[in-house]
Amino acid sequence: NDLRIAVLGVGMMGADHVARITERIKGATVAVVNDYFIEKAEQIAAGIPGCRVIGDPLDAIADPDVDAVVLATPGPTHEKQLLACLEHGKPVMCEKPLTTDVATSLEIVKREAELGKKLIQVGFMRRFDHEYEQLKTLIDDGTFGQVLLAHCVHRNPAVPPSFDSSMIVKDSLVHEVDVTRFLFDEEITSVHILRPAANPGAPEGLQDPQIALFSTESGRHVDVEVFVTTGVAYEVRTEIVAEKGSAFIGLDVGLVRKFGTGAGNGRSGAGMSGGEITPSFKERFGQAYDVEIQRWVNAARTGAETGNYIDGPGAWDGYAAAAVCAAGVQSLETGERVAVDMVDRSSIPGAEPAERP
Ligand code: ISE
Repeated sequence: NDLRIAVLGVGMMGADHVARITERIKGATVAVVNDYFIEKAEQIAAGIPGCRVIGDPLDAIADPDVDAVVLATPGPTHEKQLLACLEHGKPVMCEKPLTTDVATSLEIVKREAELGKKLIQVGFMRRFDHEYEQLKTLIDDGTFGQVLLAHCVHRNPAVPPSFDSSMIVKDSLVHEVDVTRFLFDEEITSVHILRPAANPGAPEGLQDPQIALFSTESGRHVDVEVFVTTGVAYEVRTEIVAEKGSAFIGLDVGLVRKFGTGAGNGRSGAGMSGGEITPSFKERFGQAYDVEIQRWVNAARTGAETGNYIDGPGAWDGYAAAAVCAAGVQSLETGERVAVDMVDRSSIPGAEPAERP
């Protein structure tokens, strides 16, 4: 039987997931949609045979004809909605953030651990991107010997007007936090955010770009340039530097064109060479989102046999990201390096990593 999914929140990300589940994902249907703006939910449901709108997100989670939930609602609503998913034993794919602060994220980790089931997956989609998977394999199979450093670039052409400097940490840099933990398989222990001269084209008061420096449990370092008002395109690059070499992803090397700049009339002008860069994360990580949701659906359908309903980053990863970002925001404010304050995973029985289905 198809997994009957309720998608809560059909803004950009939720609507993208509805389209992907309806058009490309096997073994799942969108049975219910919900949004704070009911007309938006109605408009989306109208395009899907058999899909209903439920006006209250908690009713949608509790509905007996809903097997699993995709949470693409605003962060401040996640805590309540995740607790409801746990209470009803429903697998949930939660877009970041897990919750908006460290204490409530830890609470969620503990509640799930008490249930003895892995029900919560967190939407760190880069782990499913083909290039990141390749990088991870190269690191894990020992091709490079010991990995020492990573250099990252995270650029967006623009962000919504509501974006403030701390959101650059919690909404954008959070992906490099997860990438670091994923690639290096260890926790980040401190964060230092540097504040270079701000882009004159950025909104007044926005500290953009930022340079973040992470150090990890084993003493490895990661630097990240995060720059969200470039006006250019969507660029995400990661380079790892290791004992026996280095590897680089995110070069956007598709079709490369060479063309003139238009001298004409027999006169030669300067030439240009270049390919295309994706305009936003929807295109850059489209393949990753497809793999992420398909693997989550497969895990959710077979979870009852194993107690593991996820195949990817879980509640602990959401909590760890929140803890690192909280240190990041503090560093942004003080200019100092800030130690990450996190509990020991082994202090929470049942919070160990999930066995992959
Ligand atoms: C957005 O929320 C994302 O998750 C994107 O991946 C990131 O590049 C962007 O900066 C965020 O605002």
